[in-house]
Amino acid sequence: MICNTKCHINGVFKPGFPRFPPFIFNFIGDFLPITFNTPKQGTRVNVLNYGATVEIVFQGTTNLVGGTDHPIHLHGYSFHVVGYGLGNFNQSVDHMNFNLVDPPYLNTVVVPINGWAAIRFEAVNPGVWFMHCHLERH
Ligand SMILES: [Cu+2]
Repeated sequence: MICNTKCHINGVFKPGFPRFPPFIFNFIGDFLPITFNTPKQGTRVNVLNYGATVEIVFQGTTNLVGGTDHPIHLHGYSFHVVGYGLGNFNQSVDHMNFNLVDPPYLNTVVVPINGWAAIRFEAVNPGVWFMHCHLERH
């Protein structure tokens, strides 16, 4: 469960980081809205309940943010990489192929250009943890 409306620290961050992309399009297609190449500045976060199981799917794109693979790193946790693939993530199909038996346990996952990667972790390390691409320019 994610607490985005009642949990916050005034002046430090705001709740309400989007749980889903605000605009769905063909992420691996040729048409990508150019306005998405300009990142927004902000302090929005997802506040997690202690013990929550969190699943995050990272979707790569054809040419947004340099059009490359992105090594995404999460501070404060290691996580299980339960799936990855090429194309747009399909929630109803790709979940069925997740590796829930012996997924790699890492703290950085490479999100392929034109592909996706899915991670899961249990929110048992309280704190404000930064998640970012390990390519410095990103
Ligand atoms: Cu990147």
